[in-house]
Amino acid sequence: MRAVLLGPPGAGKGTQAVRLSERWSIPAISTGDIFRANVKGATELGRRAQEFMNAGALVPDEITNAMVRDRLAQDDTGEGFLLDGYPRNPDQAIELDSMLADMGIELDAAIEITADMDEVTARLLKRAEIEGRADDTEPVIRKRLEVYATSTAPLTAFYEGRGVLVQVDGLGAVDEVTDRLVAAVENR
Ligand code: B4P
Repeated sequence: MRAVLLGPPGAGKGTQAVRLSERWSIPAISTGDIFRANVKGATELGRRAQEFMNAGALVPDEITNAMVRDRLAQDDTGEGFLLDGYPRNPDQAIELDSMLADMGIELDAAIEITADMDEVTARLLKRAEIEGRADDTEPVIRKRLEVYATSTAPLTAFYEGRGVLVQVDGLGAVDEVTDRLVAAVENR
């Protein structure tokens, strides 16, 4: 299984990626998690990414694409991978195509978790109370949702055109959403 996981901030990508990666025995690769680990570790990559993340903006493509290319080259992706939060704009999607072509492989599925804006905003504000993530404040959440609408939402049509899009409703309990995702992808 070689798949990407799409959806607005707060739709449950990170939550479901962990479960799906266990189910399919493939690594879940979250660009957001890699950036956050680098910020925490005070690396050069983290220093460059932090200002964009804290503002709710996308980290520039040249930084993100290079990071994903390196990650996909690691040994554990041989049996597949689940990219969580990448690609996030059409240029990243085209770059991913080129990475996969260089590896001689193709994408099996682009899995989109859908959720309305009120629900995702409520989830992220709840997470802010629990985790205190710097980008979970109300103005930054608003900005992230705008960035999603203008930059990331066009990927739905992009992958639909490729015939690999699988859309799943992200509302409901976490287990229910997992069951829906597994059924939608495995029965397609
Ligand atoms: P991400 O880490 O991808 O953050 P996210 O979009 O908010 O999703 P996340 O996975 O954390 O949340 P989830 O929906 O699972 O990106 C953060 C930042 O990194 C970006 O803004 C950007 O700056 C940068 N970045 C990342 N990738 C990039 C790229 N490709 N290019 C450029 N920049 C990039 O969950 C949200 C909350 O909902 C959680 O608290 C969860 O517990 C809860 N939840 C999940 N499912 C639920 C359910 N069914 N019911 C109730 N609550 C639920």
